[in-house]
Amino acid sequence: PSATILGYPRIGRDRELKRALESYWKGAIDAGQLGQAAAGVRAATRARLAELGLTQPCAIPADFTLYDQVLQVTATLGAAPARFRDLLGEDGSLGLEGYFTLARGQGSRPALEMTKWLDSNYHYLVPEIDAETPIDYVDSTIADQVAEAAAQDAQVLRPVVVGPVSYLLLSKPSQEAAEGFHPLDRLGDVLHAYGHLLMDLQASGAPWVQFDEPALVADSWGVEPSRILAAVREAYTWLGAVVERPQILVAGTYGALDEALPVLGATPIEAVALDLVAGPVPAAEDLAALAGKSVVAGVVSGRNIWRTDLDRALTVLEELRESLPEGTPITVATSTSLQHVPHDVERETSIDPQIRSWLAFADQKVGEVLTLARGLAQGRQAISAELAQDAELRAQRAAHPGVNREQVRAAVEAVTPADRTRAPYAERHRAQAERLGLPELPTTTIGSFPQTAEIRKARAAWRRGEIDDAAYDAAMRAEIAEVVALQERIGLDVLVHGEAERNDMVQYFAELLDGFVTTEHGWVQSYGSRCTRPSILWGDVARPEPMTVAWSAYAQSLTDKPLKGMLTGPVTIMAWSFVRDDLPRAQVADQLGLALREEVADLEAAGIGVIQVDEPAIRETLPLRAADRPEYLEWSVGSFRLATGGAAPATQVHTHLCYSEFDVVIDAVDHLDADVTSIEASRSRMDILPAVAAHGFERQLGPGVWDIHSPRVPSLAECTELLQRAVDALGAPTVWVNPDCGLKTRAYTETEESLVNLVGAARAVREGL
Ligand code: THG
Ligand code: ZN
Repeated sequence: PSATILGYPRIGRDRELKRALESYWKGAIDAGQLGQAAAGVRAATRARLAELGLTQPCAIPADFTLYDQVLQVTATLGAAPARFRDLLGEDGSLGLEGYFTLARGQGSRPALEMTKWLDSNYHYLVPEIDAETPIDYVDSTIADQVAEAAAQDAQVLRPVVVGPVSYLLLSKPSQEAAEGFHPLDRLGDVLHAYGHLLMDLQASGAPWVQFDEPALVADSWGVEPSRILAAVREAYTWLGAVVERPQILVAGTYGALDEALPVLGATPIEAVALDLVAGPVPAAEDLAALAGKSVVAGVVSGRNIWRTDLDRALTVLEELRESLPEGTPITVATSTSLQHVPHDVERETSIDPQIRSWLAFADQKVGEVLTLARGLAQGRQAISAELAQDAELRAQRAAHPGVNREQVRAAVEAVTPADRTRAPYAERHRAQAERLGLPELPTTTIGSFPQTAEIRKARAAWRRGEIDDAAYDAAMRAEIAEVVALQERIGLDVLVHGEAERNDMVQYFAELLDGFVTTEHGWVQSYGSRCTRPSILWGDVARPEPMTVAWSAYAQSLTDKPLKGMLTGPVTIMAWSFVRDDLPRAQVADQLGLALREEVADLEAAGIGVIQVDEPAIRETLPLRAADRPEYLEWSVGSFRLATGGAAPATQVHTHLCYSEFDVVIDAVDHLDADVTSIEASRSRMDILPAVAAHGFERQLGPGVWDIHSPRVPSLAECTELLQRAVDALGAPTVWVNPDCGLKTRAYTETEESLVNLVGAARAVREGL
């Protein structure tokens, strides 16, 4: 086709799939009804995309999966880890129940680990591979989608599958794997299975298949780059040699293929997709390797929600055409799947129409791809109206007063290194010890307490206007009073107010800061059935008034113990929002840093002596290529230091990180210069500690002693053992005692019991000191 998209949101315009999945898991609907709901989402997607103009054969991707695209391959291969192997049927397949059991765990069998998909906000399920893992073609779900579309609508779809090399690079060795085993050792078996998949796709009537190979654009998979390139060569030479197969498109999404491009060029595949948003147009010498193939040009971002700059995208397409071997067919496309963006901006009737006119969600991006394909084929004059309209909207956007606020720009301009520098740690440590008078091994929580049904009900009623501000305020204050009393009863040392007033920790701040809009229907899949609604950061950021001070000050008024103020850091606010594309991210980060700095100052003025600035996402947005990381760490760490750099020596600054892999960013975290850092550690049984000790971490650390991701209550003995390990590794003077993460998703029953054990563990270990 001349235009296509690499993938489309799967959750449904009204999150139909989410609802169906959760009903099925609750037992409210059966497998047949779930199947019908899923088929309904697929049919609606096909109809919508055809209506939007993707009418050429193979223009519509078949990328549906009930939970996750990587799990879909695991299911296709029957690659169940040993602990789930009894779930495999006689034909070696997992079936529906087995598929969900791998995703969600069961009893004492933990689910597959969830981790971030490249540098996006989507989480996939990590396959666990060893020499014995069954790998075969055992499940035809992918091919069935193609047959379904042919039968129901006579549509010819292009199936989308995570490619064999990325599948194995995104895997980890299973617990049973021998020392030195790497999942790539199983490439031969995976290729054999993919060969059967190709034949089945051919039989089901697919003229093309898309293999996504995003792992090829990232560094550091713990494998030599040369081994990865050899795997690419082997995989696509082998798959290309399959006789009865669809044509193969290999998609290098989320970055530049670099050395992998000529390697792919030398294999007998038919097409390569380039991400020309995340990477540049490759040099003509490199593109020469694509002679005889066709190229899918990703010029419409699958990652953000901004209208495409049509003029610039067309220029990129023309440059690509010039650089490619004469006559190479070009298909205009999105840079990645559209799974990272919401469905349709037209539904966002509450967003200021002018701001809305700058936005493009998935459905609008389909239109852009089609427009650009027309422009490339017929010349600029064929789309002159669209180009003119886009230029007009772009000019309006640039001229909007909220986009460029002199005061904000000047404040960022005036930032000096001193603004990012607190007093020396030794001085802070002394001043804080004197002010706070905490015991050794102080206990605290990460910030949020369980969000009860009553809290949610009160917020929903307030948003609908059914209760007024005063009534909402009273409900939240009552909740805060209970949370404070509970913490005093349990005997925690540093208390929190519990964040009853917050739903999403980013959206809360986005709603109170200038420069953001939030959406009503802008749901994006985070993992499985879970979604978030990223806020849209469109303008210069400013803080019209204090955001958290009243809640924190009220909580502090109820207790003599120190109360910890709770803020979300600049990097995390950006990572979990759609960020403007017209200003360098470093500057946006500093604008947020300054707004948060004002909040820190107001909290201090209200008598709050401990302030936590959460940065759970600092690892998430680490660039995929190692060469890009130093610059990112410079500005991300710098913005946190700007937010906290104004705090007095006697104010204790905390930060919190989750999603493990702390070792990868330990150096950057050290540079945050927080007095106390809490991290996730209990799931990994504190195995992060040797790396921390080796690095030398001068300031205080709270490695979580309670895994809050499951409703299980950790015993006193368990908490004590974990804490003792931390004390042995780091020394008592630097250790804090806390759970792994916030308690928002927990219930009060297990929360109270677990915190009692956590405080008991601190007392027990203190006694032994
Ligand atoms: N906030 C935002 N982004 C995030 C997280 C967050 N990205 C990373 C990480 N946390 C993702 N984790 C989750 C965990 C739970 C849910 C979503 C993402 C979740 N969502 C509800 C659902 O889908 O039912 C909807 C929540 C709502 O009503 O707002 O449970 O914390 N921005
Ligand atoms: Zn956390």
